[in-house]
Amino acid sequence: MIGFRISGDAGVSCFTPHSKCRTTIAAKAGLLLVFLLSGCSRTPTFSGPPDTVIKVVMKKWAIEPSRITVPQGTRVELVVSTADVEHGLGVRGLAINEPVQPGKPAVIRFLAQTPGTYPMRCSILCGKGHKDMLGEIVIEPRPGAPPKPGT
Ligand SMILES: [Cu+2]
Repeated sequence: MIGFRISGDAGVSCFTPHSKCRTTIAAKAGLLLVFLLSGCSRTPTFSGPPDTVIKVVMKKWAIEPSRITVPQGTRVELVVSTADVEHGLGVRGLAINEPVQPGKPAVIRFLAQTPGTYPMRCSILCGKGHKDMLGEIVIEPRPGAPPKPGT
């Protein structure tokens, strides 16, 4: 028999696997799995000084520079500021999502680990041109590194 118990003021206890409880348990397990998986895709970071510091400016309606290229293995520090309202820098695939407030540049560090092209976008709805605030971070393969499988 499956035993499962949530103790507390609500007094919810469930030692018998009736269907309603199984559904709840499955939903909780699903949420936990999503949580764990999202935790696994954390930005690979580093300690010590960066190899390169790149200034990024977000403004209506652009991210400048719109293309950032770094070699694989680089310890990158982005110093992201906004020229007008609050924006956010989101980079899919690198698990980066940082708000950028006027007067308070965001410092984002990551290790350029896996070669590829990672789309950047503004992650805070900032006005009608918000969707045009796009760019990309390109991690170039280290010279002599074996090519990515499938290429
Ligand atoms: Cu925006």
